[in-house]
Amino acid sequence: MNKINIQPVPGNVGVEIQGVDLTKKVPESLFEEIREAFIENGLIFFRNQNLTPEDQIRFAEQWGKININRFFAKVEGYDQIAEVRKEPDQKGNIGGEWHTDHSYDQIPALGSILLAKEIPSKGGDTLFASMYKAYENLSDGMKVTLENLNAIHSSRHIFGDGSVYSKSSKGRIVNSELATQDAIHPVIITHPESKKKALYVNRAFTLRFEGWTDEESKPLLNYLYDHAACENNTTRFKWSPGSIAFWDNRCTWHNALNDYHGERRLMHRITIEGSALV
Ligand SMILES: O=C(O)CCC(=O)C(=O)O
Ligand SMILES: [Fe+2]
Repeated sequence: MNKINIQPVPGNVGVEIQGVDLTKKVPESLFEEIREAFIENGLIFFRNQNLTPEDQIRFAEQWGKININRFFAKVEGYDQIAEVRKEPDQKGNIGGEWHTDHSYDQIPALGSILLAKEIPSKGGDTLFASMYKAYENLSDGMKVTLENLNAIHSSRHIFGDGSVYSKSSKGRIVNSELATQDAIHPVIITHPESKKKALYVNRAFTLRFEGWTDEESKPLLNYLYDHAACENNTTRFKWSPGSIAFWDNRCTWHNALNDYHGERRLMHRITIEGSALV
């Protein structure tokens, strides 16, 4: 029987999965092993998977329904695939701040499968952090305080009219008029599948604690952001064409480093539908 090989990666979050060819439908027995690794770690990587859009869509559909992101430009001919692009003449990148995708939705996405198509000659790594570890490493007192809090998340200031993306990302980030809603989530969530607790606020999309002002919220949020992004809680992934990162939005953050001006970086992203968080 085929067995996949699961290797830890440097840092404290994520594993690399070897011994599977994603250009073909993954057999059920192997898929179950991959699924277990994904639920356990919240972040899995693959190397040298030169997937066509059809291959990536087929793999994504093994995980659930595809979510079509309303703000990202799409790969031509494939509405299911969002393009994460930076051209040599562009300064801003997409996702260049610690965040988890879609926390601005009341039902946030489960996760995203990001496939590297074109990578700069140097730079363009992505950092990931574990929100399980961020939670575990808080004091008991802080855990109790946070258990009773909800936080407000929004897409308005990131994707809405007048936002940095709407000004500087012409053609890459679209539909700013759809960035109108806020979402409320518990600050500590129980992961729907692993049942482990995770910290669920992030620097990009969280505005404040429910019932608190922005000013009151800021010091505690900043403390949590620094705590969660500390080095022993993160990994740095170096891409090459055909690399894949599949992250769980409920228990990880990511941050795309923007240190490759003058070169193109192009990624294909498919996002999977999630469920409401409690
Ligand atoms: O380009 C990357 O490494 C990640 C970009 C990002 O934040 C995303 O695709 O959600
Ligand atoms: Fe992202």
